[in-house]
Amino acid sequence: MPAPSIRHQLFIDGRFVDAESGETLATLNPHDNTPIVDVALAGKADVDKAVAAAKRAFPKWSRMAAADRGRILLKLADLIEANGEELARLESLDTGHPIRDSRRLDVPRTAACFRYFGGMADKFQGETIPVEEGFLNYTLREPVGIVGQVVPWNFPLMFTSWKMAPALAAGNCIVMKPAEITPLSSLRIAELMAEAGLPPGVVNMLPGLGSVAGQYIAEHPEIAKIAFTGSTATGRRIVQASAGNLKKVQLELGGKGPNIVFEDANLQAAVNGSAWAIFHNQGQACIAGSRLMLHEKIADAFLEQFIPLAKSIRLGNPLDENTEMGPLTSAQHRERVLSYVEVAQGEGGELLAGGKSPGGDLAKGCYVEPTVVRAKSYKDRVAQEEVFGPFVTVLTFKNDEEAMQIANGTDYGLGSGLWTNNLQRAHKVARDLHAGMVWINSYKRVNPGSPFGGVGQSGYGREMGFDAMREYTQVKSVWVNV
Ligand code: TAP
Repeated sequence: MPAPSIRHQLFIDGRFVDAESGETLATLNPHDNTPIVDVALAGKADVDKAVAAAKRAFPKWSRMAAADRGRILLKLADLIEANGEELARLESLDTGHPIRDSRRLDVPRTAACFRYFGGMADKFQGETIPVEEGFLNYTLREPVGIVGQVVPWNFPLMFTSWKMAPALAAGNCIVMKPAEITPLSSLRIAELMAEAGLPPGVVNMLPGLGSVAGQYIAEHPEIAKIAFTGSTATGRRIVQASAGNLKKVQLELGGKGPNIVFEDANLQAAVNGSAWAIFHNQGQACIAGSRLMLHEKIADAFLEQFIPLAKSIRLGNPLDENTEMGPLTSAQHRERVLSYVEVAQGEGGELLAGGKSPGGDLAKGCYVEPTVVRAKSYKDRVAQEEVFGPFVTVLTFKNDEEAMQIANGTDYGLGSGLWTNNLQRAHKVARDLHAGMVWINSYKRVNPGSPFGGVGQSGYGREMGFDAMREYTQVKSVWVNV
């Protein structure tokens, strides 16, 4: 039986309610595929109800003093910290994140993001513009209106804050759909929002199927903007569906992050950083360093350290404090990740580590061993397609020119990293990488103040920082005849 505190209904207009259809779907524990709780599944009628509630809430919420909106977000951040252990356990149970990561990263980052945008609410402002004599011109930054937000299952807790915090700080109302397989932490956040004083209707949380609730949010004529995180294929569908009412669209899509190790890098730091880049969260990260690009002079020395490190990662129950890597989030996804081992071998690639599910106690869960493959060419599928698991593709290069050709040789452009002690090379490569984010002698750093997003097939728009506030507002120019 689920713990009584696990919320499993839709959150509409400040209340937990069943879906109109009465439909539910069991969310599973990926450690052993046992059901955690049956969760209500939103349909079109529920989306309509949520939009109506958001419409009712919008006039008051959008005109509330920005500092008061901010205060609610600050209180929410405090509540997230106060309930941090419960949230961490819920996230680990539902997604498979190791509890040490949920405690150390997901929960504090979620609180930090709400706190950052709580502080931002009354600091994001318009401008006065010098125009012709006899006129005063100024701009207002107005909220967009009702915003649809659709997020995937890899970081459900953190994504509630990345998506909702700037939208709320700017005065928008929200209809959010978490992924159907990981709705639990988002529902708990909705409950904490009510406790923090968020008025009913400002945030509505609708677990449901992407093809039903997600698609309808994208199509809905009264939703002014859609912010989406997920696969590039679904991103395209969102763009098409949102054309009807010309929604503003923000897309955070897939990636195939190049992580480049030059011959002059600090090898130990690069080995450790590269393991973090790909294996954190079981590799289920859009910014994962999934293409490990090694200068041919140091490739062997690097792999001599990297492969034993990959093999030493402790897999186990995510609720065990000693676990370093948990299960993937679903059995279906585990099969997809493992299918890429065959793809690699079919292309003449070499399996250097992992490539299978562990046996024993973990056989019932969605586990995959840390997997390292060496590809023949950067044009191979394993070097081009997002695997989204603990699966890294090794490529080698001869010189900087070839490194750039390989690094920029995919349609994606999200996270990227490089390891070198040459300052000039570092900045030159950072400039030339086709990517939304570059980490130098590091990988996968995020902060609520630093813009996050991609280029090319990785999407458009930015989360975090002032850029996120621009995404969630529109400019009105006011002319005064003086
Ligand atoms: P998707 O299948 O695209 O699902 C993402 C979300 O979209 C889920 O909530 C899904 O609902 C929903 N959805 C599915 N079909 C839809 C439709 N026709 N209309 C509207 N919504 C729909 O992605 P995924 O496989 O779960 O997530 C992994 C992907 O997300 C990877 O490609 C990863 O790179 C990307 N990602 C990107 C970023 C950034 S910031 N760029 C961050 C994290 C992840 P259901 O799951 O309920 O079907």
